[in-house]
Amino acid sequence: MKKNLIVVLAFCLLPIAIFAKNYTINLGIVTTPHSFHYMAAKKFKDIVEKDSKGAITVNIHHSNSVGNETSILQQLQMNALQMGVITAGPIDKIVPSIKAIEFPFIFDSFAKADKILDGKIGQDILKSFKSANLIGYHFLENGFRNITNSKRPIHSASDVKGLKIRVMNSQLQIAIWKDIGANPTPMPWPIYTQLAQHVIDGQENPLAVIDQYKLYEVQKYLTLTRHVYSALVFVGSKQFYDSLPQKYQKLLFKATKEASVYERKLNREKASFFLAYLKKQGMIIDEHPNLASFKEKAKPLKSTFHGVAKKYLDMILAQ
Ligand code: EAX
Repeated sequence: MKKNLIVVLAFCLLPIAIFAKNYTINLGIVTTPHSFHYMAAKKFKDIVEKDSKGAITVNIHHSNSVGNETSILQQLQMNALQMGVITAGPIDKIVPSIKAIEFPFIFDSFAKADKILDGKIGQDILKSFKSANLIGYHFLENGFRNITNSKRPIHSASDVKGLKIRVMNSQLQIAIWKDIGANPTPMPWPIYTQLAQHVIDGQENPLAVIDQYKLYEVQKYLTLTRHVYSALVFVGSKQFYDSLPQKYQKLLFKATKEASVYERKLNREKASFFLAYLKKQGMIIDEHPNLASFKEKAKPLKSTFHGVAKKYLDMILAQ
């Protein structure tokens, strides 16, 4: 009798076991396991694998092992990759609305950035990823960008004149540094070698990235311009998302949110540590540059905004 019961149960459960589909998420980032990008991706992986009871596996491909950020975005559009943690800059080519949050000096505090990015404007910008065959899950944080260089101290915008500054592969970032008077050179990340070989004079990134990539070894001067709030985004393949049962679609939104909140907290807790550390590494740091001169130079950029980018920029400026 007991033997028959086991056979019947096996017969009942077998189809469920056979047909319970498993999923694999290949997630791409350009930074190393020391980076906050990676820590956020790992947090996401832990939540998804636990909450899906192993039905979803997340593989993290770090350090450019699946290409640079522009290439990762293209692979997500083809579902060759399923997720990525991508810097907002390179996204502006395919999701123009995101330019609004990268407008120079539009945010001067984390609180203001959170209010907009976690509010209706930010959520609408994330929804607009669908028109690029992508899913914008959640914003997380790279941080406020600052300029470094190997040539001379930078206090005012005029000090930047003619410097070869590496910028992200972003229309807006090229325009910003052209307006400020530099010679902007778009290059995918990382760029340590190009700095060491003086192919470029300088670059701009948050303190965390300057530290994690030891740029203090090849860049003598740091100026705290905080000229752009650099967001990161958990981006996904729309094709993959649409193939998931609703419970897993919800799980990906839940997990990206939790991982983003976790990452932002980490980034902010360590901000003061990075400044002290970069000083200790011998960087000459201008903590109070003439920001007005940079803001003045960046002003004309507003007239270059059109369509959705202008709509969201005006909405943020009105807040
Ligand atoms: O996200 O390309 C950049 O300067 C980014 O800030 C870098 O990939 C880290």
